[in-house]
Amino acid sequence: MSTINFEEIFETKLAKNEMIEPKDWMPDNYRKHLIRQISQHAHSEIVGMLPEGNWITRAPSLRSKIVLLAKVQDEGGHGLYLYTAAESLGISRDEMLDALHTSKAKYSSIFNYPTLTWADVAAIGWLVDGAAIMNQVMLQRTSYGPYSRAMIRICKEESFHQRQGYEAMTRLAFGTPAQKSMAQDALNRFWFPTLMMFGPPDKESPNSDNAVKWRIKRETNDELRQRFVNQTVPQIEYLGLNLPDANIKWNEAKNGYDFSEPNWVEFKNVINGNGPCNKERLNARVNAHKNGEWVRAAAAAYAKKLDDQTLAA
Ligand code: BYC
Repeated sequence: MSTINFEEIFETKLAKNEMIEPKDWMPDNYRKHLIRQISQHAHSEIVGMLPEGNWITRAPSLRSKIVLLAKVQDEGGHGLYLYTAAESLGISRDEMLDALHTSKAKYSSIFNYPTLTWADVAAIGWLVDGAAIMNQVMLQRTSYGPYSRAMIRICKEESFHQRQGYEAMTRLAFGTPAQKSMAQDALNRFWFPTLMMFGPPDKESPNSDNAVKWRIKRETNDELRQRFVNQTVPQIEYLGLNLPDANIKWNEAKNGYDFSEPNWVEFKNVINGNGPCNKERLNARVNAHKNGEWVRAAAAAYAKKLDDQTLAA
C-alpha cells in the first residue's frame, strides 16, 4: 500500500504557484509563520485607525471629514478580514487579541508616532498607505489562499486611501506658505518612520528566508523599500517640497535613488514598546476591548437564543 507524502504535495503546490488552503496539510512552522504575520497585520490595521481617528472631529471640511471617516472604517474592515484569515489557521480571535493586549504580538511601528497636524493625516495616506500598498501588492500573490484573497480586496481600498492622502497633501503643498510648511514638516517627520515599515535590512531579517522559501513574501524588505523611494521621490519633487534626506540622489548604475538608512536603533526601541505613542495606543485598544464586553455578551446571548429556538423547533 502506498503512503501519501504530504510534504511532497505541499512542496509541489508551492513550486506550481498553487495556493495552500486551510484544509491542506502544511508544515507546523509555515502555519506558525502565517499566524504571526497575518495576526500582526490585522493588529496594525486596527491600531492604525487610532492616529487618523484622532482627526475625524477636526477635519478641515465636511468633504475631508466624510472621506477620512470612510478610510478609517475601511481599516477596521481590513482588520476583520485578516483576523478571519488567521482564524482559518486554527488560532482564535481571543488568543490573537490577548497577544496584542499583553504586548506578545507586534503591530506596525509607524502607528507609534503622533499625528500633530492635519498634514500628518495627509502624510499617512500618501506615504504610509503608499508603503503599505507596495508591500501588499506582493502579498496578493502570497501562497496562503485566504491571506491572498483578503489582500486583493484590501489593495483596492488602499489605492483610494493613498489617493486621499496625496490629494490632501497636494492642497497643502500648493496652498498658503503656512500650509506648505505644515506639509514639509509632516514629510520630514514621517519619511524615515515610513521607510521602517518595510522591516529591518535583509541581512538582519530573521523571518525573510522562510518567508521567501514558502512564497509568503515574494520580495524582500530592502527591495520593497528601494521601490518605494524610487516611486515617492518624483512625487515629492512634483509637490515642490524639499527632500527629507540630504543623501537622496539618483544612481544611474542601480537605476534607483541612493538614500540614508533609517535609524535602526530607534526602530528597535519602537517595536519593543518604547516609541513616542506605544503606551497610548495599547491603552486605547485595551480600553476599547473592555468597553465592548457588553456587546460581545449580548451577541453571544442572542446567538444562544437562536440556537435554543432551532433545537426546540
Ligand atoms: N513594525 O524578520 P522580519 C496599514 C518585526 S497597516 C513592527 O523582517 P517579517 C494601515 C517583525 O514582525 C499595514 N514590527 O519580519 C493601517 C519581526 O518580529 P517578530 C501593515 C516589525 O515578518 C491603518 C522582526 O521585526 N502591513 O496599511 O519577515 C492606517 C524582524 O523582522 C516591523 C503589514 O503588516 C515594523 N515595521 O517582515 C494606514 C504587512 N518590521 O514578528 C495604513 C504584512 C519588522 O518575529 N507584514 N518587524 O516578533 C509583512 O509584510 C512583514 O511582516 C513585514 C516584516 C515586512 C512587516
